[in-house]
Amino acid sequence: MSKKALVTGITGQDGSYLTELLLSKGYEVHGLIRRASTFNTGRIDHIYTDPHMPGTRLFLHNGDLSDSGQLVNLVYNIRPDEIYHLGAQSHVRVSFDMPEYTGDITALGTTRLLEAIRRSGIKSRFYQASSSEMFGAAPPPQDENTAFCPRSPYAAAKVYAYWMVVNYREGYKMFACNGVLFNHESPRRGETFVTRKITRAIANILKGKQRKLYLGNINAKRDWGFAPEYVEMMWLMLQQDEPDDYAVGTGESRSVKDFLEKVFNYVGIEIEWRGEGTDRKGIVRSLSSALNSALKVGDVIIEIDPKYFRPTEVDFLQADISKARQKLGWAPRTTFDELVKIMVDYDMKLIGLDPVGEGIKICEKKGFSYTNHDFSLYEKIRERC
Ligand code: NDP
Ligand code: GDR
Repeated sequence: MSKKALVTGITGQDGSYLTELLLSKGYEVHGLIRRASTFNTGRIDHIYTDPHMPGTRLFLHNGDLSDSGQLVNLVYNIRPDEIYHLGAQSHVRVSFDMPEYTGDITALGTTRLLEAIRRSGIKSRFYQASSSEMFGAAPPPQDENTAFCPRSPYAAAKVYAYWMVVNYREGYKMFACNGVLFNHESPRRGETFVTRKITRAIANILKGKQRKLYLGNINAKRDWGFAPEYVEMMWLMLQQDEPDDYAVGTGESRSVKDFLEKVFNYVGIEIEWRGEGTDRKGIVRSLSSALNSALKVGDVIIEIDPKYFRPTEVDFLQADISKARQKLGWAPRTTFDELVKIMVDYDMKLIGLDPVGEGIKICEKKGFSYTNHDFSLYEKIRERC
């Protein structure tokens, strides 16, 4: 009998990689999707098959994290061995505009699912997508013992959900784990998170579709890793003899400015910074001759727009992953430079440019054989545009 998994947030970045991983391991996967008036399954279209076809192992169910009835129904009827709870209002900046909704979905959504397990009496193992944002203002490096100091409605909601998981583990002896994951990115990252916003912008600029990139706080530092590796870690946590919580990151931290400079250097553009605060500007200092038709020296291509500032910011996140290394034998295998190259290449490919090429080769060599990075997925998205 193959194992069954229920995945919330299956249409998101992590949900799509995790589903590919689980299918490659022989699981039957059930995903919760939200009803939308437009297609929202772009990241999983390439693995979806008609459920009438023999051998289908991926099934999608309508539902919402605000609707406990359907959550109970799904847990009771599917009887999953493992539940990966990735669904959330996951955007930190947006959580300041929608704090109540973020609390409802990101915090209470977890309680609804935990209660669905408890009330149905099904012995599902449970993974909670906790976040390094919970550390907030706590100084780096952060690990499983660092006190939380949340700096946004999103982070506060995740702290609540984290403790509910601990309570259900202790109170009801559930096999429930918190993966406290630091930022992880990929060609499938949501377009409004800063890394993808930057890699898409460079592709647009080179294609002549965008002139400038507007950003918020470029001094913030994050521990950025490659998403497929992090979903491997989610699975690993649920295969252990005992449930536990783990911090997952790379152990290295870079600023948004570092990320920007790497992206621009990779395609042959050197940036010079002028001005301070909201007057800070990124100007083309030099560029390779192949790019002369798209840009020229002296062009202002980066500006600061205060609308992207957050009322309270998280300045510096850097993981201490000693526990994950020791207990699970897990270690990241994609560097920051490699991540940048992978993301830029796939965004160039997506927009119809010839990619620089190093990133695609790196990605192929890393051995993520379960994931389709050659993007029938992106071909499809392009066809639709
Ligand atoms: P995404 O934003 O890409 O995906 C979020 C998913 O949640 C989507 O499938 C979305 O559906 C779904 N969702 C949102 N609201 C609801 C709702 N009301 N009911 C049901 N589903 C809903 O997030 P990621 O894949 O990047 O992250 C996965 C999880 O991990 C999230 O919980 C996030 O907070 C957490 N996390 C992420 C990190 C990262 O760096 N990526 C780091 C640490 C934690 P739809 O497609 O319809 O919008
Ligand atoms: P984060 O990711 O808030 O860390 O949450 P995001 O990419 O949104 O921001 C990272 C840093 O970049 C700064 N920044 C900008 N951010 C965005 N989105 N857009 C901009 O224009 C911009 N300019 C500067 C931000 O201020 C911030 O400091 C992500 C999400 O995936 C969460 O769900 C997850 O829990 C955490 O990572 C770990």
